[in-house]
Amino acid sequence: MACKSRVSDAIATLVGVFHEYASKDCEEDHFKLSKSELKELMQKELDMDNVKDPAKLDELMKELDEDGDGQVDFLEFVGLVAGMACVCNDFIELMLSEQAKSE
Ligand SMILES: [Ca+2]
Repeated sequence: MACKSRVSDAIATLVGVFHEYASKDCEEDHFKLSKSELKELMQKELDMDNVKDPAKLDELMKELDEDGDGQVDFLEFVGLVAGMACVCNDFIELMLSEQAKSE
């Protein structure tokens, strides 16, 4: 699927990355992230090395796994991404408002 806009590109990337990692474990559901797949995705695609700590990884898994099936489906993953986008947006808005004050 060829995308011609930045937001479409971002969505295609998000879906593609999720499925690339979700299909890694042969024994697990290919449409959901297992704990090890989640760990690898967080480290390689979000530069979050704190998931090396098993307790932190367990905590994240518990937080994301809303239906309690032990895996992270796409909707649960998107909740994480949306939360991170909101934090990023808050930071940008803060920076812009600080910049406006100093002008
Ligand atoms: Ca789940």
